[in-house]
Amino acid sequence: MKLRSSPFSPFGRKVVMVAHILGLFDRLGIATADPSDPNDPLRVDNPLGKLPVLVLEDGSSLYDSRVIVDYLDHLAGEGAVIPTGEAKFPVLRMQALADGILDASILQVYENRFRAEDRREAGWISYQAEKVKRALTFLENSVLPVISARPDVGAIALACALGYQDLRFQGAWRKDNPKLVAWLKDFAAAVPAYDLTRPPAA
Ligand SMILES: N[C@@H](CCC(=O)N[C@@H](CS)C(=O)NCC(=O)O)C(=O)O
Repeated sequence: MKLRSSPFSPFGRKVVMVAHILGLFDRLGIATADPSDPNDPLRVDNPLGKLPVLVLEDGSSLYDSRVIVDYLDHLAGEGAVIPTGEAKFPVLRMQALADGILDASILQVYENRFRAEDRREAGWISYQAEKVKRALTFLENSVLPVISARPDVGAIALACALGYQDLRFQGAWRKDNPKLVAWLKDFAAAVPAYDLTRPPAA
């Protein structure tokens, strides 16, 4: 299997962490993809041109990160990072919230990356930033996912979302969210895959 991704992608990080945690990492070849390159095979494997994409042995591909995680969980025997039965839904909701933090964060990064400074829309950036702030405040006041050496995908996605705040927003989230800061520290200590998948210094 080949994973088209980028070491800076938080969604790719989620998939690679899951692969490590499930003992499947050695079965993944990782190919760096560039969504902005029209000749990158990423656009053939995923018409949306987004990463990560998992290319299977038969040449077919899976996307997005949630589908890939589900597939890896299936390979590991179901229920490994995505619980079965009723217990699945709060975990998937946590993943949706964490992925939503990432979507809103990435839109801010792209506004700065793709638009010249005088064409940036401050109202749009703050609209996205408020989503992130609201979600972090909600989490700070919630029961956070249980941490173990084999965490569920809700915990993994949350760790990736917080890690991305450190990577792209200079860790500004830390000041107002001490409970989340402590949670991430404990997560990193319990799950070696967190450090193994740290993005290179940008
Ligand atoms: N819902 C998707 C989001 C993936 C995503 O936004 N990936 C970013 C990189 S982190 C991307 O490919 N951006 C390029 C683009 O939007 O064209 C997932 O879970 O995989």
